[in-house]
Amino acid sequence: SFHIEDDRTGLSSETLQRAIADNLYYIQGKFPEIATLYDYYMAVAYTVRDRLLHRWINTVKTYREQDVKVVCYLSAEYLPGPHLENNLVNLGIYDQVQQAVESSGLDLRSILAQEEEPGLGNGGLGRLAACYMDSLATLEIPAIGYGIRYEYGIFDQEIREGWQVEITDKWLRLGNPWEIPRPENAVEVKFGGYTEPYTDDQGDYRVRWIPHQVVNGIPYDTPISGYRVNTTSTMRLWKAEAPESFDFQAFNVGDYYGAVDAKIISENLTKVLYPNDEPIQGKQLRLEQQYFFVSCSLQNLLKIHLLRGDPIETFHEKFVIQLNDTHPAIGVAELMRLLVDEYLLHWQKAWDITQQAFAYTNHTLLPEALETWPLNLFGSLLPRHLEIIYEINQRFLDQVRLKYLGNPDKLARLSLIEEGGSKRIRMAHLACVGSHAINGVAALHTELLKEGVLKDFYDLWPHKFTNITNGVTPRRWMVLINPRLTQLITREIGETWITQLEDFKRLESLAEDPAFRQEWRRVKRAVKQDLADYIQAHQGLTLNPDSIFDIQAKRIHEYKRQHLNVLHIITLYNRIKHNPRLAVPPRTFIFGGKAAPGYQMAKLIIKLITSVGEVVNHDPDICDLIKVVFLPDFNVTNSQRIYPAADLSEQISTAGKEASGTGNMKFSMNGALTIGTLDGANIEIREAVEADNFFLFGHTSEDIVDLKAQGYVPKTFYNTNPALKEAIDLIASGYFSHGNRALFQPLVDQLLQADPYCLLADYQSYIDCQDQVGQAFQDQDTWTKTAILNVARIGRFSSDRAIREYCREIWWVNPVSIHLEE
Ligand code: 26Y
Repeated sequence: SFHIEDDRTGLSSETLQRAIADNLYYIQGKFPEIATLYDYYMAVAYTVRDRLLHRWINTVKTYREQDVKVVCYLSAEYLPGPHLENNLVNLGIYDQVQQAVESSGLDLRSILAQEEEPGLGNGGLGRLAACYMDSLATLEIPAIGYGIRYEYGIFDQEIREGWQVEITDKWLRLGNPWEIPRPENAVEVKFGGYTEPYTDDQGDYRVRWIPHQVVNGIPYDTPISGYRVNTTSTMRLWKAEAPESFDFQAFNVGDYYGAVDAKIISENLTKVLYPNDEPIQGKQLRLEQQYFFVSCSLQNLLKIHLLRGDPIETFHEKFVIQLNDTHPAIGVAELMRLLVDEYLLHWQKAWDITQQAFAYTNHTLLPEALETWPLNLFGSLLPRHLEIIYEINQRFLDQVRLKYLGNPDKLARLSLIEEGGSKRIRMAHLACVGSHAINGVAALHTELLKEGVLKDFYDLWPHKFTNITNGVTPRRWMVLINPRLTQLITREIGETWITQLEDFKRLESLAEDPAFRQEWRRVKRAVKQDLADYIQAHQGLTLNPDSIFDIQAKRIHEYKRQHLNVLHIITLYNRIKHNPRLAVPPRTFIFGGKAAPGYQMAKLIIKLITSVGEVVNHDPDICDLIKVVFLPDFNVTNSQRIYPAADLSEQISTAGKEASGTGNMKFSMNGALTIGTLDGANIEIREAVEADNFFLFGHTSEDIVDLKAQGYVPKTFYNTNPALKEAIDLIASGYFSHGNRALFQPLVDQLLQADPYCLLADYQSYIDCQDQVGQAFQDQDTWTKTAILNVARIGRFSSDRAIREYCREIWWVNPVSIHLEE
């Protein structure tokens, strides 16, 4: 029968071509002769969004009409990466769109490259939220991701004279085709002021909060598609605006400039992402951001609940709220406030609902990285929440007191309030007390939480603790970024692995097939060539695609030990300088990562990497055997070129410091071998791929604790290890800094005097292990076999597995499939 496709839903390349031309004209207001490539990107993006919209609307409609339980992911950060290509993959229309675009004389890759990624996060935690949104949609789990629509995301990084320079990320400058603003759903958020008691009509004691300021939250919705399913979830990000009525009329009559000032203050709230991944001491704006988005989100949830016709008392049966670290932990007090003050529930009922609704994921072990807020600051910004937290704390400590009679230390340690010099609110404690489940993000991390920072809570409520090891989505981190390997694998084992990554197991036997290994090597070589071409084009550096691509890409942090990697580079350099005929397997060291703008040591580590590169890359004695590259602006887009090209993945954090890591999974999934410590998810990756297929080095987390207990003296290692001494001395001598001995002095001093991350203690083990890597790479056939086994056994690290575990163990939610209405 003859069928005409709708221009907004049709998937044939002819219809798509027509739809793109139509959107170019009617959305961008352009005709081909004057359209820029960016105009075409917008036209294609709107064309794809059109195809998502009926799926999205039907998803929302289904959840609204049916009695389904919804996962609400609260995260101050999201790093979804570019949307367009991901949506093409998920909808299964990559080829059709490519054909449509080519028929118009354009190239899809260059159109995709136009997209500005939403850099609404710092690193692992924000990217994890994005992987989880992808898996939730793909597994058809009803979900909403709530967050902040920062006007400026994580800064763009440039490298000038070897130093990091931060550039404002104006990601919204040219418009964002993926979001739909919904100003009609604005909510009000109160700040400051005071509270007063009153007696209600029933004669009950109540509290009223009279704020000093009100800010409006405007939701902006972005569709998150699932892979080859109709489910399309919502990522709802809140933007702060000044409410016209409040500032312009009620409070600032006649004070036009004052009113504009108030508007600026309100709109500053969601202006910029804090580019730190460790807490910045008591920054008020950061607390304002946290409370703002959490209050907007919880008000929104309660509204949805009541709109569905459900009584307030069943809220926790219809929603489960996951706290992505403590950043949204103020939600515990806010939900209590909403239920008690606004919906007039009794405290105990409200508390039952709250505890059953919330669950908390911890992402850090460093005690100094746990969020606390000075009580004064907290109380002046959120006076009602301070009272609520006191009440929660009092009831909690009353309960604890029964159990720990005559143990005031225990009570002080558990309290939501840190006493001493200046009092502070402990957000992790609030999250623990207010949640029914607490999880770490890798097995070791969860164990260390139970015996370390959260020990007292574990002793109290062991049943609340679970481990959910992180995972990453194979759609973006394999299908999208590595089409060559995807095709090779799919040709051999079919495509079920895309949603059931454990099916990679079927690759195991192929590791023994020489012809398959040869094809695998061809693919890896081609992918490395792609990265080499990119680096040639952007940095003018020529790389040898047959060298070991040895890559460390992640935030720059002392605990992640990029400088240990540098010590290895210098050690190799010294060896070649001493013995120019030495047979050293050629290596290309690639680094990527941003340093927090105020983290001087991290910025100095970047300068060290680039400075060592300057010397090593141009020293004729080295004969191009070693190259050092620092790839600027490590973000999702750039990371997508990096992961597929790695031979060796550097996961070398001090044991006990990296909660999980997720880059480790992305590298391994793309056929890199790992050199790593027994830290975070490395341990589980090693168990999965088996010890022989993993380059292990370094002290264990227990060793590190012992080492420090015995009084760790880094100088001892320096004095007794000539190669180590030579490497450090070379840095100190000014060799890499044009004779400037002062430049790297802080770094050298830190290593020799304190070395809190035990680089010197792990140095020799790392060097020995790297020597094994070098040897192993000479035998390409065995190396390839090992790489195939790594991929075959990495299935467990899919975010689909992680999300299934959250569903079963914490959320108690089930899939709901979405049917499209004709
Ligand atoms: C308090 C604020 C400044 C802050 C902002 C961001 C604090 C922390 C962060 C981000 C933390 C983060 O990214 N943590 C990482 O989470 C990953 C996902 O679980 C882990 O894999 C990784 O080990 C951990 O460092």
